[in-house]
Amino acid sequence: MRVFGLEEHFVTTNVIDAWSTLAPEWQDLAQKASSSGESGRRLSEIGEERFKAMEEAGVDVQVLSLTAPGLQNLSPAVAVPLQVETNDLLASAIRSHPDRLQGLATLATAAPDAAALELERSVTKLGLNGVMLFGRTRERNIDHPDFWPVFEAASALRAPIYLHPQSPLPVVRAAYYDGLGQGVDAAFATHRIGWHYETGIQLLRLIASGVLDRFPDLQLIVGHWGELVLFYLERLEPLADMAKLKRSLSEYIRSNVFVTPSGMFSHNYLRWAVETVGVDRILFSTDYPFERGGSRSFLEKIELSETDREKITFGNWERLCSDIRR
Ligand code: GRE
Ligand code: ZN
Repeated sequence: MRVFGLEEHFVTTNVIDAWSTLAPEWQDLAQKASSSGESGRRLSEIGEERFKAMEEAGVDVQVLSLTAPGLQNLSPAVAVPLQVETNDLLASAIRSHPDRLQGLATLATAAPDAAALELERSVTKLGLNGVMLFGRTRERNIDHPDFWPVFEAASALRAPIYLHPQSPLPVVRAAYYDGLGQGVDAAFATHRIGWHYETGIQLLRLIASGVLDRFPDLQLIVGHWGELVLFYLERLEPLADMAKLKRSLSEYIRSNVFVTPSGMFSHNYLRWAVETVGVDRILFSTDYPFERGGSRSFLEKIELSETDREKITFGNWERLCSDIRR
């Protein structure tokens, strides 16, 4: 059994420095965990410590991506050179360890035309296997027409887009997540639900806005078992008619979306994903280094046939990558 992890992060000093120059309202809540403590240290290392952790987790290949929120809230002047530098660095790490590492590009979405060109370079010249996007770019939601050049490029390349959380806007945090006390507020706005509403909404916006009708070949990968959307698929279905979409909501989910655990190693969630999207649409991920432990035993205890388990751990990813046009 070969195991690919699809949401496995890294960070660089230059990215952390760029984040720290932002006005406070654009400094993401995840920034602290990305730049300090054990997670900060692990993110900045691409070497033996990471490979040892992969072994413990039962992961053979990490598909690396920059940690949240990537370069999306940086100004074009800062983000455009940084996307090139970061993707070059990622490609160089992969060249040093081609049997252990693959990668997803990072993009300066505030400069959509430059981002689209960089996606093309990342896939065709650097050998990266798609891109990770973090929902909004400041106040602009992911479906904003400004970002269509990126979707056009991803669609032409058949390059998958991993849709990752970022923290809700400051105004949303103040309205919905603050006031429960120090320690609770930041968690509530991020991995203890805020991220998942935020990202589920970005996914639904991509569908309801018609972006998937315009670019029907796009393949999205969504972490945390589909960012709540799978659990409410039946409830949400009427949106498709209201938005005058070409297909039903469940058809978009079943033909344009893959889901991964992001370190949420729950067999209940896995069973639900198998029931709603099917084994052909499930990939594996650990969200290194944020969720550690439980990966290996989760994989060992998957109650599916060996064939189905192999689809999840590598077959579906290899199929997706084989469609990429270099
Ligand atoms: C995550 O991906 O889960 C994450 C980040 C950055 C900080 C904390 C965190 O990307 O959990
Ligand atoms: Zn993550």
